[in-house]
Amino acid sequence: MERTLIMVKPDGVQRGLIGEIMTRFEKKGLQLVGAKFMLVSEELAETHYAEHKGKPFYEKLITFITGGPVFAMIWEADNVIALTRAMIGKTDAVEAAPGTIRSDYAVHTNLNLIHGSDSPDNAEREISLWFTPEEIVSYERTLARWI
Ligand code: RTP
Ligand code: MG
Repeated sequence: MERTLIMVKPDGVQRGLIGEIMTRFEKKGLQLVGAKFMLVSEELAETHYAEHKGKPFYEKLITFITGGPVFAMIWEADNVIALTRAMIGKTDAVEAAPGTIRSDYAVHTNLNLIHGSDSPDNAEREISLWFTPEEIVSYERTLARWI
């Protein structure tokens, strides 16, 4: 069973899309094991996006992600990283496939509503960065065998 870090970014929170985004993942059959509404510190933003340090959009990205509350979640399922990346769509809303979250709701690359871990290594790194072990809740779902 795989886990991934998903975050509704400040633009998604401001636009009232937390519920819509959670609904998509719930209906897909993914299991929620962690969630919190929070402000992102400069330090967390810089560690989270360390791989982008030095790129032309980096400063703007840090300002954006620390600029308002976000809703961070951990979702669990087989292949959940690939599944959620597919549901989120490409970074640039113009290139995102119809039916994806970014295609359906976003217009700009830098206001693209949602983050999802892109590899097992990054998922593990991001989950331990955003959540303490006590904030992650494992539980049995009786319906899980039907998904
Ligand atoms: P994310 O990490 O947020 O899930 O997005 P991603 O994998 O689709 O894209 P990534 O390449 O990791 O970039 C991280 C975020 O930086 C902003 N960005 N702006 N050319 C640009 O202006 C540009 N490129 C990337 C986006 O907010 C992107 O989600
Ligand atoms: Mg990324």
